[in-house]
Amino acid sequence: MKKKEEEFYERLEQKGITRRDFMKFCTCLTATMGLSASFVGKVAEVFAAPAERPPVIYLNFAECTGCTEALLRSMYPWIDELVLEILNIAYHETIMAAAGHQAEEVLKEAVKKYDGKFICVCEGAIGTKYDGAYGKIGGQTFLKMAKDVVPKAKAVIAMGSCASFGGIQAAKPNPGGFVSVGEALKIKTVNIPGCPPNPVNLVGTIVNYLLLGKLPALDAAGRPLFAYGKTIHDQCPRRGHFEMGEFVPEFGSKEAEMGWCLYQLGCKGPVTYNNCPVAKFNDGTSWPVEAGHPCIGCSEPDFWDKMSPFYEM
Ligand code: FSX
Ligand code: SF4
Ligand code: F3S
Repeated sequence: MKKKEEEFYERLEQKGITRRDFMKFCTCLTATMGLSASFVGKVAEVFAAPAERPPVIYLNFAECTGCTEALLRSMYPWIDELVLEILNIAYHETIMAAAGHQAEEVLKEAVKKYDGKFICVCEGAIGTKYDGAYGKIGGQTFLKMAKDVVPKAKAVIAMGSCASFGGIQAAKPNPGGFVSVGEALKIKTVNIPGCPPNPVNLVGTIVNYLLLGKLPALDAAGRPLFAYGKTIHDQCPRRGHFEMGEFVPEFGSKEAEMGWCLYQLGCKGPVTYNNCPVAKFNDGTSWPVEAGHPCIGCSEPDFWDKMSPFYEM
């Protein structure tokens, strides 16, 4: 084995991650990305011996930080360590040590140093009314920050439904005129929606880029097809009950205990594109429908307005 790889596995061991855990993760990621099992070794190599570590500037706009939380406490508790292995995170408010003026300096320097070369990951929506006055960090509006930084990126990834489609901020009556990052800047973004999104879909998008040299194929809403190509309903383990007309009439009922279909409780699985039933959350533990809650359509554009009331069909 090459020296770089050996060192990588040593670092993993020091962090308490066994090779078996890591290979299990790579197998799961490869499947999520829609690649055949023969790619598992190549996917592992992307982490173990990266040819390049693209610089990333990670910006937070109007949101709840649930997306970052999901990434840091993700499916595999050490996914953030792996992300740091393959990416050169030049700026990320939540995980960097710098604060205040020092942080602003770091951002300016990073944009200058990696002009035209960095991947910009954005979380949160951007207020557009009143010159963006509804959202500011350090006296600067999100709108100004976004205009200064985002157009200089090589690729822009919108992480979460807020950055992808506007999210809760853009829900009616939306006095601040919040819109997605793409709409605020009139650019195309790769969208990883979900409130929160599954971090494995962000990692899959980045690994796709590093492995195949291009961003993944997208649907009309800018979402990677490998993750958002099918509806929740089409992958749902309760689907058999739907076909048999076996529905849960209310929470806590015996039908709920038997794991019947949640359609009558308002499940939006039939009109929601995401891979939750397969990728699951928290180390593959569960996902909303498995836990007995109807899907509320959190990865669809304008789901707060279009999918509510959440508990009615
Ligand atoms: Fe939005 Fe993310 Fe929901 Fe929260 O950054 S998609 S409100 S989980 O935090 O943007
Ligand atoms: Fe479809 Fe929802 Fe029923 Fe699953 S629980 S089969 S997604 S309607
Ligand atoms: Fe969201 Fe539905 Fe998945 S609510 S997390 S898309 S099951």
